[in-house]
Amino acid sequence: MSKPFKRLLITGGAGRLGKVLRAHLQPFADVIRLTDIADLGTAAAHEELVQCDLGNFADVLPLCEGVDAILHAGGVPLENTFAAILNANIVGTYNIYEAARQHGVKRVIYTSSNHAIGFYDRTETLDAHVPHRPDSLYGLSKCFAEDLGRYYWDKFGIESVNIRIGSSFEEPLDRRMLATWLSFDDFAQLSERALLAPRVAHMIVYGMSANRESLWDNRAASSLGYVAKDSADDYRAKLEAKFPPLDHNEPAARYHGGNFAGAGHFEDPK
Ligand code: 15L
Repeated sequence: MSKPFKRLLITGGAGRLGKVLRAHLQPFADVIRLTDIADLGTAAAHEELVQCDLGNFADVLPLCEGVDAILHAGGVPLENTFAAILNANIVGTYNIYEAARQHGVKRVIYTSSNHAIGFYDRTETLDAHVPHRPDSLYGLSKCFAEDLGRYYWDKFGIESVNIRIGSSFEEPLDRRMLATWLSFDDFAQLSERALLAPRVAHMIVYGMSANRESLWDNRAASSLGYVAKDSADDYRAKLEAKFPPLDHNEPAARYHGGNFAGAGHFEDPK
């Protein structure tokens, strides 16, 4: 049976979520092209591996040639120096969209983050339409990327699904993740839905599993046909035994972005 895509590009292919996509997307494309600044290991028969810095347009332009859609998971995954975030997340994401435009790529699925709205208080349930409220330079770079996607949709008709990921790990690691956890399988399913939905225009969805505690109204993801299968509640007893209850006066517990909101400026002396 023929596959829906000839070639998909995954950026950040050596990272935590890039590896999930690498393992999951093979049934959807004849060729998976993977890129990362880090080593990507050995290519499988259906893979093309390109090691490069997303901040360098001359390297990024050929990456997008012959590609049907891009899963953009590359970049700095945490708070860092402004220089590092500027190169990998801001310039890097611009380079991906601009290379996509020059090569006629029609859709980008982007791993955005809850840190784009991390300074909202946890007493507020947020939907996909709330104004940005970043909690870090990293979060600010996610806001930039979401807006860049909107610009490339409005001006050039390139579709985007921005997945504002909560906390995507093998299992939830602390009490905050009882609300923010996204299992790897649910992340893969949501990415697949975003890729295969007939029309997405420019969308923001939350990347969360079916957790009983929830900070986000995720109707936008449901409209793509996403139905989360996993829940952080399966780990609740373990986490509650290990960690004391969250104190809402602490920034780490008060804000959607947790510790990112509570942390000082990354470049200040520690
Ligand atoms: C993120 O955006 C990070 O990439 C991830 O490592 C976690 O820190 C996550 O947010 C989170 O908020 O738990």
